[in-house]
Amino acid sequence: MNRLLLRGFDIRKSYLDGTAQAGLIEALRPILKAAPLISPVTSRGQKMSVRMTSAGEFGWITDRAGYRYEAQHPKGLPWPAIPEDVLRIWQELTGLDRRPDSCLINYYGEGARMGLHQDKDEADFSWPVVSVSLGDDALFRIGNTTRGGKTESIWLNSGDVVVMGGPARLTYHGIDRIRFSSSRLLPKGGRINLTLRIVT
Ligand code: MD6
Ligand code: FE
Repeated sequence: MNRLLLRGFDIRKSYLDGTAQAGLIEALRPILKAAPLISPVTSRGQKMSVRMTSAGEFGWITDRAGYRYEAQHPKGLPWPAIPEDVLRIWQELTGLDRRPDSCLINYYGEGARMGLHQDKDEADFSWPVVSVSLGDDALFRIGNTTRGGKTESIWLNSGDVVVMGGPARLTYHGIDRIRFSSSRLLPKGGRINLTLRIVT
């Protein structure tokens, strides 16, 4: 494992070995079955290229009504529990007594990307956000705490974990593109990003 600090983002390269990565994919399988990926639209009606679902007490949703956390999948079922292996990563890296109450599951297929954004739908920005990369490589761009200005990018690979907290908690960030099929972790290719947050 090696550790890199980029604009306050604590990036743990190769934090998870191949066995741990495969274990997480197995743990996600029943979650994706119970709470299928959604193709979200923004409040402006733009379809997002990333597909999403969640685990935990709250799931992050966007539709014509805007961005928010909801206690249920749009199908009307509670979100599945966050897997223990995922909670362990949070605990190891943050050392916090409190557990995340939301695990957003983002799936990037070929051509998917995520524009620069802030994570700001949570009640208290003093809690960090932890993000886990699985599958294909992704170009992660980090900007500033206000829109615009110079940015820096880094490739995230399967098994990398990023902690965004402290002064970086409201820094703009996004995924420019993935290298589709660069990893063999997911049989059909693509990338999964897990984002752990304390929402309430
Ligand atoms: C992604 N990640 O890696 C998108 N948010 O696919 C995020 O939006 C993110 O990596 C908050 C903290 C870390 C992240
Ligand atoms: Fe984010």
